[in-house]
Amino acid sequence: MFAIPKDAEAQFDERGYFVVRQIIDADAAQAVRSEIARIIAEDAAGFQLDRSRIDGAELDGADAVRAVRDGNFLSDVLWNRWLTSERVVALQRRFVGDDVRIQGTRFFTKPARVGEGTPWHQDIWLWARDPRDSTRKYKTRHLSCWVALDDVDLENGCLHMVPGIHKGEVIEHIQYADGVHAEIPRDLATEVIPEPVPLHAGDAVVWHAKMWHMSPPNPSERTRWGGVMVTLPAEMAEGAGQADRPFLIANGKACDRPNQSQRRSADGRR
Ligand SMILES: O=C(O)CCC(=O)C(=O)O
Repeated sequence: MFAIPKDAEAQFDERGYFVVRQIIDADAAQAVRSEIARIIAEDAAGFQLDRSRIDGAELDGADAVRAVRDGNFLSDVLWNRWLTSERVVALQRRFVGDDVRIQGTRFFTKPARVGEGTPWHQDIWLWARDPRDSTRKYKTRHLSCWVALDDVDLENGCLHMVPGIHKGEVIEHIQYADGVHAEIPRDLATEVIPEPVPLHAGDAVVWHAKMWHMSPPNPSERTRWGGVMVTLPAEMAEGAGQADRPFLIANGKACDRPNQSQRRSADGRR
């Protein structure tokens, strides 16, 4: 049953994240899943398939793909069935406003048995690494909304958050030799008490740009597919240096998928 918690704003302020049940229905989840599978199978033009691994395993085909990035909004299915679906728009209007731009999406296809983890990080650091970067203060208003396409739990590598830690500082991340990307120093990460976020397919978790989060590997026999969309209030776009990002919602209404001339060139992590 679709539900944005009544106290979602309080949870977001106090804990830095909250869960939304059934933000997309089973039919939409299946459509998005098939579309991601098609993009991977065809290595579709304009999408970035991330095949980085840290364990040196040689994998072929879909299992080799860690994530699919869509910075150019090239898919009607992803745009219509996920990004501008009715409940997602309701969430975005409540949390971001009536004029919302989208930074990008990244889809994590953590395959059964071989799916690697994601190290502890704060998204804000990945988007604005230098403390002197004037865009950082605007990007702390960006919202990450991650939708599960499988049931995700401790067995198949669900996301973990640290309630309340978003109220603290942006931490200088480190690129370890065996790290898939820069991460919060490991000695700091061992001191926190993480909260796993199990979800059913179609549920979403929404978090603050300064939230510490990670996900462990997937040793199970089940896949763990899920994808994040990152949005920003339109009034922040100039300060964030992202006035080229397309509108997802304008005047409270979902927008059509941007055409070629409106698309930005792909850059950044998402
Ligand atoms: O899906 C995952 O395991 C990682 C997601 C994540 O860290 C992110 O979207 O920032």
